[in-house]
Amino acid sequence: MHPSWDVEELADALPRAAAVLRAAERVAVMTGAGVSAESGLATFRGAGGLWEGHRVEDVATPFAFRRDPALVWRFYNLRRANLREARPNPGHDALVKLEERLGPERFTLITQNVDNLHRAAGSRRVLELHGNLTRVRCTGCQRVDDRGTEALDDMPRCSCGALLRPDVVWFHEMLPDGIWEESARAVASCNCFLVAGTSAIVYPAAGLIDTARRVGAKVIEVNLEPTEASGRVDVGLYGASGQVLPRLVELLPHASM
Ligand code: BJW
Ligand code: ZN
Repeated sequence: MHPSWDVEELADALPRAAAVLRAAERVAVMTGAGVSAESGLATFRGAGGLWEGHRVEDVATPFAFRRDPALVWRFYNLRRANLREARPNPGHDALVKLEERLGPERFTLITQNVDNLHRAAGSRRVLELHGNLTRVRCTGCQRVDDRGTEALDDMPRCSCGALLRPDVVWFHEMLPDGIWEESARAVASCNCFLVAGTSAIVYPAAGLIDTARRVGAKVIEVNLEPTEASGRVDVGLYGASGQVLPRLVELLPHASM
């Protein structure tokens, strides 16, 4: 792509997106792995998306865990270790500002990420659709504990003796009780749905884009490149979220709208 064309496109699209946000009474935001890429965390798909030759679809399933729990735990322990160095980036910070400007009644942040970076940045209410990397859950007694980023064994066990698993949502599993319903409600009652850093191929999260469209909300996409969702969005902002989100939020009035 010709770089000047690229810049022009973003420069045209940014004020249009800001106008959509300004006009919205309620805003919902959904983030994906791309928002944490500039914090040094790998995304799932695309360049660098493989882990030791495994696709995420092959390690993030209950079948994979039953077949080879030590392999799956090595994958998660490595990612938990990477969290130690990871800090929120300007994209996370911009979403904190957006929440502050709109207030909790008018703003909902939904994330597919399991990395805690929105909270670390200062976002107050975060709906985690796919769980959390620092938590573990016992496969026996179901007790949930936050173990931070401490190094865990390849076969970590609960005090009850059963094997622990990461408290995340794998393929073929249901999303956490209540969180999905609350997210779907927020999207069904928003006027603007901002979707950032997701390939939009994993359901039911990606289906929230259709929910937004069904209720007549405008959809804004922020991504390095067009995605599965791009044909269904009103404004596409193509660039790094750590740069695009701060520029977008800067275009909004500072006082409460
Ligand atoms: C940047 C950037 C920068 C980079 N700036 N942008 C057929 C149709 C419909 C559904 C299905 C189907 N077949 C199967 C299903 C269901 C399945 C599914 O969706 N599969 C698809 C692969 C088709 N879904 C499920 O199974 C879900 N559960 C479910 O449906 O329950 C009902 C049910 C119950 C019982 C039986 C059957 C059904 C659960 C899905 C759970 C997903 N879990 C994971 C792992 C979480 C734990 C962990 O972290 O390990 O969630 S998979 C992985 O994908 C993770 C992510 O949250 C999720 C989405 O990925 P994301 O965030 O979009 O990342 P990427 O890497 O894909 O994209 C990054 C993007 O960022 C790219 O676009 C880049 O361009 C961009 N980017 N740098 C801006 N700097
Ligand atoms: Zn237990």
